[in-house]
Amino acid sequence: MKFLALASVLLPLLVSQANAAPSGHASNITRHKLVARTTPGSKPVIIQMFQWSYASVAQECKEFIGPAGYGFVQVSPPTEHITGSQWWTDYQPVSYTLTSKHGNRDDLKNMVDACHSAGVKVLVDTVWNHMAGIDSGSGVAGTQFSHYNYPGTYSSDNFHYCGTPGNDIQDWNNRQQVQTCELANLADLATETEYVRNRLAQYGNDLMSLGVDGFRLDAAKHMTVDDIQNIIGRLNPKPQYITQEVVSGDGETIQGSEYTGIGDVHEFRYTVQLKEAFSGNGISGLQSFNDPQWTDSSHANVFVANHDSERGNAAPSLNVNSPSNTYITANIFALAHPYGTPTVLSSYSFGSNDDGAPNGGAGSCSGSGGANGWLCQHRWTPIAGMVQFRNTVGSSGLNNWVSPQSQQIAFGRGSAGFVAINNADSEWSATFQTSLPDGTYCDVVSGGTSCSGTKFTVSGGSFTATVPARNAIAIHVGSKA
Ligand code: LM2
Ligand code: CA
Repeated sequence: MKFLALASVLLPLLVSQANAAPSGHASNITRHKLVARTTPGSKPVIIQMFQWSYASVAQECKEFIGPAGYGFVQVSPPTEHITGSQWWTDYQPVSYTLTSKHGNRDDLKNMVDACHSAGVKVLVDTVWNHMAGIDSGSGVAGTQFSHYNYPGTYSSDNFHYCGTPGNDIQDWNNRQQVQTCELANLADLATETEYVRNRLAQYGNDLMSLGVDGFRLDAAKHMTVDDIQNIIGRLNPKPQYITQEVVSGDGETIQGSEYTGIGDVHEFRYTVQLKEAFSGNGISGLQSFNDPQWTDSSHANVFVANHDSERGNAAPSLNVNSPSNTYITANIFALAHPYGTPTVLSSYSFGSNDDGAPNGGAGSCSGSGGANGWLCQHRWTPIAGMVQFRNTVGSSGLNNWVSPQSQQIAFGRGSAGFVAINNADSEWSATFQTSLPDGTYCDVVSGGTSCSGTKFTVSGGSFTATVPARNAIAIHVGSKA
């Protein structure tokens, strides 16, 4: 229930302060250059293979993810965790033995090798802030633990006891509480101490030794920038990419922009804004994202939904059940627009928020869709088509923006691509100005990467198209007929 309390604190912050006056403090942050980011433009799209077993990710890298042009897979946490059927047992580590419900050390290594062979880099979700939330139990690799004692890894002097009742975070505007008290009762590691920093770096280096390319840092907001930087500083080789979970609302004490010296930061305000825009507010305001409190484009990691938001946690978002095709049109937008580095979630159907993965965690897909309870968003025709669009347009700037009404937008990406998104309930017929070279192009929304959909002919810098209601069209120089 404490995590729910967290959500109930954050949701109002994110929503009600969306229009608050910017306080303009974000520019004075010292930026330390620790991590080389990926070059935007090569293959920037991350696919979050939520709860997929490592063996199934290995297979999918070869079969689809690599050929489709995704740059990265992000996989669920690899360490020993508490037992239980819920997906979130992953977020309660009990040792750094690389045995989890997703596979063992060999499975992880095989996945890294298989994905690399397919041209895909591997990001591992890692939990550095805390250990278990429950009082005691046994882990999936046999570790017997209690809340503040993990034999062979940590003992009671390696944790924070922040002094609030239950050591729980009570005041979400108090930086010290957020970073040293317990999030959802999860035993909070003393990340400012030598022993803990060294132990976490040892864990990070173990993953690096298997060839892992980077990390998602879970609960990054609950650790200080100094603590994370210190630990990253001990890694060799350095991760190529880091994305940090920092949930910030405008005006909140801890801002994602503080963490950009380490790497990228999840920008949940984008997630919220896409939901609001596509659910009724209108999409005409999505041309640029330059609120000074938001993470700047070159450090923002953005998504329509992640595993938390699709369950109503962390931030309100669209999800697979959102009406009027908005989950898809929003994903098309996120892959088309230059703001941030995009992550696409690939997840499964669930009845209850706690439901663990279907099929024992063995992910599977069929054609351009899911199988056995898995959704396989990464295979969906418009999403796979837009990954190719994103790779092709690279860092080309946004141009030729038009928005005849609040639910219709179209824009180019330099002379490399053009997209039109119609979130209205009736079709949109128009002649679009574009910088694309003359020629006939395949729409990657209806036809994906196979040119099986609609075609448009650009002549003299314009083309005529009918954008279906609640849908989109997208063409790029790599999709010429
Ligand atoms: C995250 N980022 O900061 C993850 O993205 C999010 O999925 C994690 O929560 C959270 N932080 C902690 O790592 C999930 C899940 C929670 C779950 C925790 C720990 O959303 O519901 O909390 O993992 O497994 C569960 C219970 C909660 C209980 C807690 C501790 O739902 O009621 O709190 O375990 O036993 C008393
Ligand atoms: Ca902490």
